Amino acid sequence: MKVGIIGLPCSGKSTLFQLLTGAAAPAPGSRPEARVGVARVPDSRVDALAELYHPKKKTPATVEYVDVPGVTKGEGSALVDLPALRGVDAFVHVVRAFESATVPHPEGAVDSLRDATILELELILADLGTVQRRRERLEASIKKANRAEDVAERAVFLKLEPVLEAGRPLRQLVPSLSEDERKRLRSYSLLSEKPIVLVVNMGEDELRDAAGFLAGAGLAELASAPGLALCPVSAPIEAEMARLSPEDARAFREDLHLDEPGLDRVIRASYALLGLLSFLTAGEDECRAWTIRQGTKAPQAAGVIHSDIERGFIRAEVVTFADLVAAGSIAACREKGTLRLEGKDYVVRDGDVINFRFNV
Ligand SMILES: Nc1nc2c(ncn2[C@@H]2O[C@H](COP(=O)(O)OP(=O)(O)OP(=O)(O)O)[C@@H](O)[C@H]2O)c(=O)[nH]1
Ligand SMILES: [Mg+2]
Repeated sequence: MKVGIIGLPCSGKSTLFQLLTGAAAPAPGSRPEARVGVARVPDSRVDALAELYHPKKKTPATVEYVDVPGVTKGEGSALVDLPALRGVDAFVHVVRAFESATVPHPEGAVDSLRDATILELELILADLGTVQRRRERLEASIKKANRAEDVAERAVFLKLEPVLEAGRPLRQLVPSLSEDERKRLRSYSLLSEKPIVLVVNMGEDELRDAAGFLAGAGLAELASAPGLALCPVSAPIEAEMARLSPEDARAFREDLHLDEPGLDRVIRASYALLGLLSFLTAGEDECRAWTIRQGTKAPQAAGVIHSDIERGFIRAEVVTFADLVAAGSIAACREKGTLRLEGKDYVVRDGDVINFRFNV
């Protein structure tokens, strides 16, 4: 999974990117440019499997994050065709809610609902430009050759335009499109079509009553629309916690009434929004979590590990994580009857521990 981090200037995007991926801050005064980094998906199940197997390697699932320069009001089209954003599955939109005398706000004052709305409109306007340009080209080509493929594509674009013109993101249209239309849509890098996690970067006071702040600022209502999720964090507090020992960090979090690290929440929110889940593989070489979409069948899940395993798929030996840990070993699961043999139509579930049988 790949997620682009976007937002107005100085909202805390790069700070969040560095915290998520462990990347170093760029040298002061260096030219702003896109950066790509990898975050590990926190998963205590991988640790529990490692206790059983003592593997040489323990590998969590990962999410790739892309940090891009801030979008200035009126300049949303800068995000179109940005090579680093090609192929992202979702956006994290960092909305500033923190006050600071030293960090200037591009709009003069902090107003997170206004900022969230400004950026959304930038995405919509950028898409409107893309869609109009593409449709004009299609019209010209239809006049010349009248190919059925172009006509079908124009039909989709004719559905997109009025939505964008009404100031609505394409995200809201997606649920009503057919599978074929969605596929066509996906081949263009349209911005307002992507799901968004609104990461609200707040100060310590706001974070103490995050739910109250989000409701009061109107962000909770904004984020109740389809394809949006909301996630409060405080970048400086996360940075401070990253420096503490795990015990001290836990005590700090309890003091702030936070049940898990803010960064874990950001990663989990992206997972949930995209309908992703993890299945696991366990052995003496490696215990590992793998990411798939909900509804993925066993052979395609195998394909995430290696295309040969998908191609030569015979069956999957499946046990739930809970059953494996309770029994202590695959052999014990086999005896108890909790190890299942599943075929090519099996839909993989979150927390399945799988051994694929294949032949190539
Ligand atoms: N007080 C306070 N300062 C913050 C917070 N988050 C980020 N900052 C500071 O704000 C400044 C800008 O942060 P960045 O993470 O570089 O912001 P950005 O969104 O990447 O900025 P651009 O890439 O220029 O658009 C830095 O000096 C940060 O230390 C926060 O939650 N509270
Ligand atoms: Mg930045």
